[in-house]
Amino acid sequence: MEGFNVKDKSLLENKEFLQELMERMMLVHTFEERAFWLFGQGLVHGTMHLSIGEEATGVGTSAALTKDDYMLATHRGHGQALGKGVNVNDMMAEILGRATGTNHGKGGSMHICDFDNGILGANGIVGGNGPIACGAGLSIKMQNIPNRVCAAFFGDGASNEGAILESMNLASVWELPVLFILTDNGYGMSTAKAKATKTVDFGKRADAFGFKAFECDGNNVLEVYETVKEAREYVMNEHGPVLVVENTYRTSGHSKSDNNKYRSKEEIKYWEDHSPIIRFREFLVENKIFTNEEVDAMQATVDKKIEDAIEYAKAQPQPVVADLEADVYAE
Ligand SMILES: Cc1ncc(C[n+]2csc(CCOP(=O)(O)OP(=O)(O)O)c2C)c(N)n1
Ligand SMILES: [Mg+2]
Repeated sequence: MEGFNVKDKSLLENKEFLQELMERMMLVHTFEERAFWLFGQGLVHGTMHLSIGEEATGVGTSAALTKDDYMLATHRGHGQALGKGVNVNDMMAEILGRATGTNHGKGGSMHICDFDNGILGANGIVGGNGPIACGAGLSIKMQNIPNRVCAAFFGDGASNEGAILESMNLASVWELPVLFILTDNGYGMSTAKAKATKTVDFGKRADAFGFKAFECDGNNVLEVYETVKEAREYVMNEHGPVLVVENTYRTSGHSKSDNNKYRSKEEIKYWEDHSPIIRFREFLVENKIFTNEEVDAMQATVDKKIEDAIEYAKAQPQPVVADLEADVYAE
């Protein structure tokens, strides 16, 4: 099993923080397993994209951001939103389309929004986060807001979208405080990255636009955290954007249905065995920071939180037709 090369050794003394990282990754994983189960029961409208296998990216990234930093999530954004601190009951209510959900039941899985926690929204348009991140970055800059950045997630598939490439250029020209967070999970739907991209060394993209790239093992939550922290400091000091490449793997299917014909069972099994949660558990236990029993207790706490959230969400009211046009800004 790969080791954890932690730069800031004081992190290892901070048990509260390490527990928070573990419980949050478990929260993402369990939330998704149960949300998918609800989907199977016919209780969820629309579609759903799970990030099982990628838990360290959403959680590790947001652990390095402040509450006020902006974050833009993708269609695979449950872990990104939960990582940034959205209330789990409100998010479950949104998944079930209830009036008290984060988007009053009008958004669902792909549009979780929570301005109080800096979550400007998730986006079903692949690559759509780039231009929005430029807008958010420009607003921070024009208002001279100190110590705030905007982090925009996008995938390896989205990296070839014109909107992303144009946004990287614009953010660089205008020196905007934007972190472009590329979660490279190896595939865009059923297309392996090498079939869609000539050079899969994505960090090199930043060279073309004149800014710095950071890269990390996206299945190592502490490495993700330390890398994004360093990248964020760089943005604050250098006054311009950065690219952060997080190398990970999606063990869940692309969407609600996926017969996995584009990859082997062995490949999926390898990554299931090297999942961020399994690796972090081994790290914590091997280094005698927590016992296996203590980690099991964390999972039990999370299980209860999720079951409570389901019960809460199911008891929430459905939206009413009279509110159809509320919160709709375009005419
Ligand atoms: C502009 C646009 N084109 C195509 C789609 C259909 N689509 C949804 S997810 C997806 C794959 C995106 O791959 P990637 O960016 O790697 O993200 P991942 O799904 O791997 O997290 C595609 C093509 C879309 N939603 N938006
Ligand atoms: Mg991908």
